[in-house]
Amino acid sequence: MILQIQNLEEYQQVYQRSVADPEAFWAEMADSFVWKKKWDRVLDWDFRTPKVEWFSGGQLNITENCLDRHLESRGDQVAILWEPNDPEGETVRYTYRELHAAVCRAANALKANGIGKGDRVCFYMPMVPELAIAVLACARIGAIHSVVFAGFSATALADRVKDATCKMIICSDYNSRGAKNIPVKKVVDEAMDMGCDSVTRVIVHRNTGGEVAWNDRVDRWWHEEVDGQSSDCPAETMEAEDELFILYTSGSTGKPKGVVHTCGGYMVYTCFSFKNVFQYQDGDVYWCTADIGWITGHSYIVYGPLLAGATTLMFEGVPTFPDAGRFWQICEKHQVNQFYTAPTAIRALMARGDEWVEKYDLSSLKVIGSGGEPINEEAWNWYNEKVGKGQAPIVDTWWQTETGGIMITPLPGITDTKPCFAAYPMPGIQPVLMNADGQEIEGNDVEGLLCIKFPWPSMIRTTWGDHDRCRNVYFSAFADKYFTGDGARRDAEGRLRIIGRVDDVINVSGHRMGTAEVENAINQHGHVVESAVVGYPHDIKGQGIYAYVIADRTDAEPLRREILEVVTKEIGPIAKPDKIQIVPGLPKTRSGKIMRRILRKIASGDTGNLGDVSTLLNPEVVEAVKEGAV
Ligand code: 7RM
Repeated sequence: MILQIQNLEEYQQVYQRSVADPEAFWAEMADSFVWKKKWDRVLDWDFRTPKVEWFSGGQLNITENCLDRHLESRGDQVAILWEPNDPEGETVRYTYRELHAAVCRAANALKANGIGKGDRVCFYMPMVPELAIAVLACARIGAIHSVVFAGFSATALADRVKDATCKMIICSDYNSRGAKNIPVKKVVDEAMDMGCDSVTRVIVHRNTGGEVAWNDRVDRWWHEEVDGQSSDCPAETMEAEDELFILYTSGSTGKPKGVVHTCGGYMVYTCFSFKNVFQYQDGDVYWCTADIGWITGHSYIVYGPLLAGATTLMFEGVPTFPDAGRFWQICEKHQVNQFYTAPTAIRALMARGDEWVEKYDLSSLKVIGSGGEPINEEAWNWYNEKVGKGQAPIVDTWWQTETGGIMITPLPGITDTKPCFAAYPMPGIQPVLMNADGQEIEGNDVEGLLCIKFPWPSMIRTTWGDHDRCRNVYFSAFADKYFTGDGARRDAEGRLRIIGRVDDVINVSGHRMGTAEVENAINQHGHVVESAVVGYPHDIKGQGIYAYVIADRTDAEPLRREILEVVTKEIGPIAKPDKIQIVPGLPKTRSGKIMRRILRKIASGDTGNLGDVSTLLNPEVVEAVKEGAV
């Protein structure tokens, strides 16, 4: 089994070793997996290209390591524990043996439908076990999965399907979420009508059993394709650097980019980080509340836990259905030992009052995690006292879609914790703070731009179809460094605190959103002339979306409603602005650039000191924008 750090001294020692000789360290970590052929070289890299290759020459299949490897030692242990949206519904359990068989059947069905190594398969599905099964089935046969969060619109789905020229879409009929039954297949049908010509098959999993429209040429039922298949499917031989998956994420430009992760390094790092960050022990029940549509679900619901032979709980529903006690009811019911969620959920549940969490026995919890966005001190304290009872340490985990795994975090019971601090780098991770002139800021009690100066196994390899973009976005701001887009502080004792994005990316309820992306959507409205979107502090969501809109119509109310509709259609409900202000103009520099700094201040209600506006092209609009703030 992979190294599990036991105490502070060992962490310090392992960290030193991992930095002094990264290749030796990661070779040792990689040695605990099943390889069909051992690697020739541990690492080749050049951040200028960028080129990053881990374990090249090595051959493996990640599903052999997630499934086959465990059959003898833990075949009858529960691998996936699925809790339905309806609390009265039945819990579903897949043992490692059953999961292995289910993945093989699905893999054979994919093959029978023309999918092979290197083909892209898009997923648009709710949190049902079949999602995890089919994702693993792709990996089994070497197909590349591209999971799209089922809250995205048909337009957003079609964009992603087309960008990766996916051959297949796997979806559900409907999604039961809270009190709602949301049509899923219907959205796929709409996306298909938007020119997804590469798609030759749509596999539909019958979930709630509602009516769906059917296209005989492409549509097939999951059960008809999968149920009769053999439960034996040899695992395709993959090169360590073959693509495992694409996951789209938002950046500062309008178009989301397809972050590419590869088989070998991703396997080693997600397993290593899972075992250490959550200190998972045999027999524990681990629960991450994320959706598999995001990187957190990929790395810490599916791959990390299964690689480590864990029991991973998967929840279909939402934190507030049927009431605000649902998370804690599930923790009690399944005696959850490690619980991992997002600050947004913590804040939303905190706002509903302590009685919900006090109703349940949470004494099984050993580690509680937070991640995806900055956690404020009040939420950290509440989580610590009410959920962790001052006993279960909080791991505030900083990482990104691009990093593949958790990068900066306390290790529970091993390193200290401090509210709002992700604190310490994982072994093998070398964070640095940079100033705008490209110099490293050394010493403690300093603030700067967060970069990583050495490769780690699960880092981004490219952005799908556009390697230049990968270089420009991540590797050109600072020579020989990966730039995260985040600012960070190092305190007097050397702990890191992530402050947040320094680019035009906002974090709304833990969802990453490009302001340009939302602007593009708003601009699709025929009566919008121009728009500017900024984030502002929001009590529950962390950041809210504030849109300034210039329109050629004056009926503000209907216009607002229509803009919300357009954004929902272009991106999805998660991108709907919380506030829309119709403005006569936008403050611009003489070169025509929107002064976002001023707009951010007005949006956050901080209008006292807007700084010098006299050099603007149109200083007079500032007053008008200030007065009309919503
Ligand atoms: C895992 C995930 C990444 C961005 C990242 C940060 C922010 C994530 C934390 C955090 C403060 C944290 N991937 N972020 N974790 N900020 N503290 N513990 O969320 O690609 O969707 O987002 O999220 O700004 O750059 S992501």
